[in-house]
Amino acid sequence: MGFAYDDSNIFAKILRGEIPNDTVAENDQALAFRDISPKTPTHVLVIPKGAYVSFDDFSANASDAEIAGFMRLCAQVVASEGVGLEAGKGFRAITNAGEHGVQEVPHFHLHIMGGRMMGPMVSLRD
Ligand code: DGP
Repeated sequence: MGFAYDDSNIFAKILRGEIPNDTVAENDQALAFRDISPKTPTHVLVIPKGAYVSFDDFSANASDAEIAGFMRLCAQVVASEGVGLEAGKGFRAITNAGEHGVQEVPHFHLHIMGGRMMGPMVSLRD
């Protein structure tokens, strides 16, 4: 069974231009925009333009071109936000998947977070 994608999710609406976003960068395969409630000074979400639910869906089912485009856009964002290891002090990239991952929006996205010291890698909820 494949991954069931619900195209009424908020990031699908952003991709269709139905709701606005604060775009950081874009290419043919992916879009990067600022998180609506940033947890760190840099908090950018990178999403594929294709309909993928989660990291496991995207990494298994996206084409090589989609994966390359997505990853190259991530690199561009890290550099332009000044958080990369060449010019900055580092960052954290997080993706949440499904119930245990506490994923809120069911369209694959990578959080690129930086601009301050991070805390523990995870905070567990019982
Ligand atoms: P996750 O738990 O990984 O699915 O995180 C979803 C993130 O999406 C969360 O940090 C808040 C952000 N978010 C939710 N709705 C919107 C929106 O309409 N616009 C933007 N820019 N971000 C949103």
